[in-house]
Amino acid sequence: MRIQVVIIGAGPAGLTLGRLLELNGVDAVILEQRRGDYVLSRIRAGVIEWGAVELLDSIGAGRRMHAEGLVHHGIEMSFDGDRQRVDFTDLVGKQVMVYGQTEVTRDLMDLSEGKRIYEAEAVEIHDFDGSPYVTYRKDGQTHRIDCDFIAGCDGFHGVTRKSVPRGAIVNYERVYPFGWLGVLSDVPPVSEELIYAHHERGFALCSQRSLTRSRYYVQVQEGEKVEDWSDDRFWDELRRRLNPETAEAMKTGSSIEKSIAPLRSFVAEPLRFGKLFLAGDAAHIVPPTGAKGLNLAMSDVAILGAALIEACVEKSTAGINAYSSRVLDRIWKSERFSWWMTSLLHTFPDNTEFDRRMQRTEFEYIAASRVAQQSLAENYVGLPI
Ligand code: RFL
Ligand code: PHB
Repeated sequence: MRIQVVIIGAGPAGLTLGRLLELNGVDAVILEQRRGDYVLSRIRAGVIEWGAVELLDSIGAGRRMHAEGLVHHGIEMSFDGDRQRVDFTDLVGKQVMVYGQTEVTRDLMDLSEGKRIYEAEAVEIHDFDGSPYVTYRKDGQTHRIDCDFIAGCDGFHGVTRKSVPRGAIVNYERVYPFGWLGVLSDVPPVSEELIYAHHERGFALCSQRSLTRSRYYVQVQEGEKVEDWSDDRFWDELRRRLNPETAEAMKTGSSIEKSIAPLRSFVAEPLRFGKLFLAGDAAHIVPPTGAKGLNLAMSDVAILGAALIEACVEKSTAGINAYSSRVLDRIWKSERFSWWMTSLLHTFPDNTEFDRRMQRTEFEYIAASRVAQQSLAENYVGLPI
């Protein structure tokens, strides 16, 4: 088989890229190692920047999101129980959409007629500096696809980044000494807006998927196990980290999903190696505190899609030559914001009393300064693509 672009990974990055290429007459195939229902069972992001909303609209994937998603005009910050609202509409004139990554993925899967191969095992990338091809196994047989370009959209643990020779790539990384325990429950959200809470016992986040489904998180220590967290223990811990009125108003119920995610900041440079490109979590990881991971994946593929269309249709290499430096500029800014939100809101095991006072002062500065709030809002709603 010969095709113009092989995309590895059918997460939001791979599916969006596939759709962009399909709509512009570029022949592409997506290889995904898992089954489609497994991809849909992963509960992840919930906040979509307006730029990503517009990208999804432009490829015809926005209809259900506009019908069922919730437009949010701000967030609440809470610091040891003191509350501060950050009003995006007032501060920067923009909003975000609260709509689950699972739903975005489902909408993209339902929409596209593009070629997708699920349960593609042992994907390998070959000769990406010369005449690229990809091999994989399916139903016991090995297949080969020759192509012009390969897009690595296969997440942090994927195969594409690992296929690049060590000397050609630099990895920047910070691993945080804690994780997030997340619970999904069919109870009405405690608050209309998301609440990001700092507490000496650890960070907590009140998020939601709909008016009847909540998504809550608490910071947990490294090495903690989901099995040790009964629903009751989770609700008790969450309540303790919120201000008393919010804790009082919290509706609890049984969990329909419960998992622990580690927190990491990571950037690979560069993101182009001959005819191979990295995008989304394959290229970078942000801690979820800034709600940036899915959004960065979408902005990467918006730029990569345009570059590949230019290369395949107009036979111009300007876009692919500029890809790495263009996306890295925005990636580092999102990394900075996610690291800053994480540093402000979490409890770090080795923090001194001085560090704690700095966190408190940072919060008080935000509460007192419209300029500081504008900076937070500008980053949260998303920098221009
Ligand atoms: P994905 O979603 O990981 O998809 C990669 C796909 O590649 C497949 N794959 C392979 N396929 C073939 N061969 C191989 N060798 C392969 N190896 C892997 C995988 O099976 C998978 O289907 O990456 P993508 O598309 O780059 O999307 C990135 C986002 O999923 C991620 O950044 C976000 O979920 C991060 N994130 C959030 N982002 C936001 O923008 N807003 C949020 O509110 C937000 N909240 C979150 C989050 C991530 C979280 N976790 C669990 C890490 C909350 C949490 C708790
Ligand atoms: C979520 O709803 O899962 C969510 C929302 C905001 C974040 C992280 C996760 O910053």
